[in-house]
Amino acid sequence: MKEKLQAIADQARAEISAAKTQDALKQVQIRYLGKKGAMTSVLRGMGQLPPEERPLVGSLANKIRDELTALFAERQNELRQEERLAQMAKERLDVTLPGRPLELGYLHPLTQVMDEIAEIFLGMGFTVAEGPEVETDYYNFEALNLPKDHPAREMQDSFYFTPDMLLRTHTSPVQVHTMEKMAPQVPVRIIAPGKVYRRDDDATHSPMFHQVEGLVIDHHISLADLKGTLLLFAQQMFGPHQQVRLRPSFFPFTEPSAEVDITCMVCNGKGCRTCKDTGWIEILGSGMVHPRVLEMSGYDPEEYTGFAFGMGVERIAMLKYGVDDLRLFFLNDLRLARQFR
Ligand code: 2U9
Repeated sequence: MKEKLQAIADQARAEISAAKTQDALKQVQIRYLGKKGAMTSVLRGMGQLPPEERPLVGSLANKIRDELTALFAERQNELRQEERLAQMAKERLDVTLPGRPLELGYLHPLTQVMDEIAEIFLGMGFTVAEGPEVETDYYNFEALNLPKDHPAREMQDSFYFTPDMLLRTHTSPVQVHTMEKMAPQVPVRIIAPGKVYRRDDDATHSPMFHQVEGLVIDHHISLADLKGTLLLFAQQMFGPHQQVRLRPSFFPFTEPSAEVDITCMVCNGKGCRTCKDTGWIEILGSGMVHPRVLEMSGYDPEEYTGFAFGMGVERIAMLKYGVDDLRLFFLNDLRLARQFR
């Protein structure tokens, strides 16, 4: 019986080292050490042995079982490692390749331009004021000297929720709210950046666009303060060689009113297609705050004066970056946005 066990052990050792796969090894293990395996069936014959021989055979069987168990584990590890290497060779995994870079987020070009505009005015002592995009007729029109049947309302045809509530057509209501809160304190020195809405839609007009407006109220504010402030803005936004030119205009909320031109950034003032050979480009509107507007929001026009201005962010961005269709900003096409990272 001892010989039988030794023979089984020899056979098992040979088959363990010959097994080529983990599956094949598992089969060998079942055949030798399993419930119906070779070892078990030999040991079933123990009953026929003389009692004094049984302990010896028993301990030999245990020794062999322990040895085989260890051999299986060892071979199992070898095969697992071999199979892993074979798999890696097949996949041609190059662990030295650099990782795929994660794309970092970035701000929309209009947000960047709006931030840049705000930054310039912050540097001049302005603070940023914000307000709701849904406004009442009073804050959007009435308080800005645009009474109900005023023809200038047509320039800003809007989106109405009710006869009294609409999407703001400019950020001016923000300045009105600020004046109401601050009056009669001075100085007022704020910019109001944000989204505005008008019933307009073509290559240079979008139903939603962005404005930055500004308002200054103090003692002795004059047109010279307005021109100096906007000159500084133009030079920081478009370059130190910039000049500004004011042209008479009309807005119901300012008197006098002026369109503001700056040196054409395409031809440097020499005259080209962009500036229609004038050398000047219009970038914003402005004026001295109308006395009635000051008065309605709590500032005595005999004591205080102020200036105001407004610009379209899309227009500034188009001029600064040479974009010829404003709708490009709203297509959500990353090929545009990526150029402004
Ligand atoms: C208050 C008083 C006065 C804001 C002003 C303009 C001139 C102006 C346009 C520029 C291009 C609008 O986006 S645009 O179409 N804006 O020309 N805006 S003065 O005047 C104010 C605002 C608030 C209380």
